[in-house]
Amino acid sequence: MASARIVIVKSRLLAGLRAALGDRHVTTDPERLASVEVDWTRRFRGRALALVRPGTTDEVVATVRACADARIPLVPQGGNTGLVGGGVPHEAVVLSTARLTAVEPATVDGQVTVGAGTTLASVQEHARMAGWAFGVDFAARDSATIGGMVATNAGGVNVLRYGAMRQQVVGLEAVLADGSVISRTSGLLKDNTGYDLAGLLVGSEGTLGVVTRARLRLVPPLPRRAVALLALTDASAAVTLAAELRRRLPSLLAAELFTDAGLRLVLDHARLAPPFATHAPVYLLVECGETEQDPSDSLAAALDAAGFDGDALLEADADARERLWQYRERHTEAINAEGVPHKLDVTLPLDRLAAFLGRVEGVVDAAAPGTRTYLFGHVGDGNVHVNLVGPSSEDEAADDAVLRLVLELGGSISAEHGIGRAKARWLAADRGRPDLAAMRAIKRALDPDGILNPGVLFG
Ligand code: 2HG
Ligand code: ZN
Repeated sequence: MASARIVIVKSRLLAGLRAALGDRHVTTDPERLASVEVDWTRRFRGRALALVRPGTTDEVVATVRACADARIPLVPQGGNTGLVGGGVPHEAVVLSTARLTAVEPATVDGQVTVGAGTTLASVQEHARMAGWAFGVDFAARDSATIGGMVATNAGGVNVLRYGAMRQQVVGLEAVLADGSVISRTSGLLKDNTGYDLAGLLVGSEGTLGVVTRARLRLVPPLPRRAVALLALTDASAAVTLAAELRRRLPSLLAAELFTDAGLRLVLDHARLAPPFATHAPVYLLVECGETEQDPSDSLAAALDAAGFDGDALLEADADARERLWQYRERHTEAINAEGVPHKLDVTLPLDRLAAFLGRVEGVVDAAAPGTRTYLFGHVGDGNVHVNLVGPSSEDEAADDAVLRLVLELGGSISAEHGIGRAKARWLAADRGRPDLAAMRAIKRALDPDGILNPGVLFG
């Protein structure tokens, strides 16, 4: 009886969705569903009941209402580049933002309003064409979308200069679980009118509303660039040098770390030539940007003043800079080619980061001997991506050991990827009971039937 009722509910839901969005934009074809049922790492898999592609905010409203009426969960999905299983459906309808790509021209005060499905690369290009730049950048720029970046409060390589996604959002439009639309996209920089609803949605991982449009701040372009790749004897030296450069170089845009294990994987996978004649244990990649003047001299002078005297490559030419960035940016794909990774995206207070980097491999090895550990990330802001290859997708012994160490050292279990399903079990240990109770109360108030992305954040 129960299953017969479910079949009726689902077919009514599909009929309602087709009526609202048109047949072309509602699919249950298993081949089309396959790509939205698994995340980019292949670690998280689920099952979608349907894939819908609304083209307007009104169609998102209709989708949310239809799912709410049928009590069927809804999972928003952008570029499906998330790394914590936050966009993987479990017997849910997947709402793709692929058609929500309208862009309003940049305003004189340097803001742009874009649909949730606009890719990061496309926002960067719109900003460039308007004589501005966008303050967030990372390797998945061609696929990652603004809606997903807002929902996860994405970070990337320029956080030390411009902050994460939260700092770029001037206003949002979003559809709540009851189908109402909250919208504040007039772009006022000063606007103290009660609760910051946009702020609440940033980092909410699709659990409070479906982001449909975002008004983003742009930053002045810094076309003159210099990138240095530096070989270092250990992680502690890299952390110290990155901190020194932050203090000495107002033009610093990025300070990224990787180790020799990751570099060797990248060289192999991407068929790149090694940067130096001899390998070093740790590498630091830094980028500076200026409006008029080539920042190479000030970068070289800051390295001297900081006492750095190891192997270094310093490039100002665009192609050569790009070649240096490849050593860092191609880590994620090289690791994915090695196996299905466990990804632990963590932040440490800067004064504990070196201790963490010194201890983490030992902790992993004790918990899951034979695991290959790759450490890289945004050392300038304390964010390390601990990638583990070896343990099966379900075996979380090493993950737990790493997250325990993070909390022992006063860090956060999620820096920029979110909690998703991967770390839901750990949220209480990080945030504590009062925080979690407040978060649950907000969730209950805005989505009492648990329609939006259930299982994410709270488990
Ligand atoms: C990066 O910094 C991304 O490249 C991905 O945040 C990190 O693959 C990862 O673990
Ligand atoms: Zn990152």
